[in-house]
Amino acid sequence: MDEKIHIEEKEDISLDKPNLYRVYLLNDDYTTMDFVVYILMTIFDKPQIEATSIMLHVHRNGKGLAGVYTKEIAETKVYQVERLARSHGFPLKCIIERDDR
Ligand code: TYC
Repeated sequence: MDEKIHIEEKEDISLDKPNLYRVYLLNDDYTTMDFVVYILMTIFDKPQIEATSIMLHVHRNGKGLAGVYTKEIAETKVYQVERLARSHGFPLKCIIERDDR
């Protein structure tokens, strides 16, 4: 039997690239440098050298890019960072910004 898959045009529209969101870490005076590196390695999958470089950038400039994700994943990263930080008694914060490319 000759089965052909019928794809309607409107389905093409839903295949558009999703909006992306940047997750930034913010500096503070209390979270340890080692803990921020640990967060970048475990939650943002960064190798140690890159994690250290991002942490130092945040320390010196106040804010630094940890990763770019779709909305739900970005929101989950923020939740995971802040939950892990609070459980260790650190005030570490991160924010999400829409990536307009
Ligand atoms: N400023 C912190 C310190 O001197 C280190 C730090 C870096 C904290 C990055 C937060 O997102 C951060 N211990």
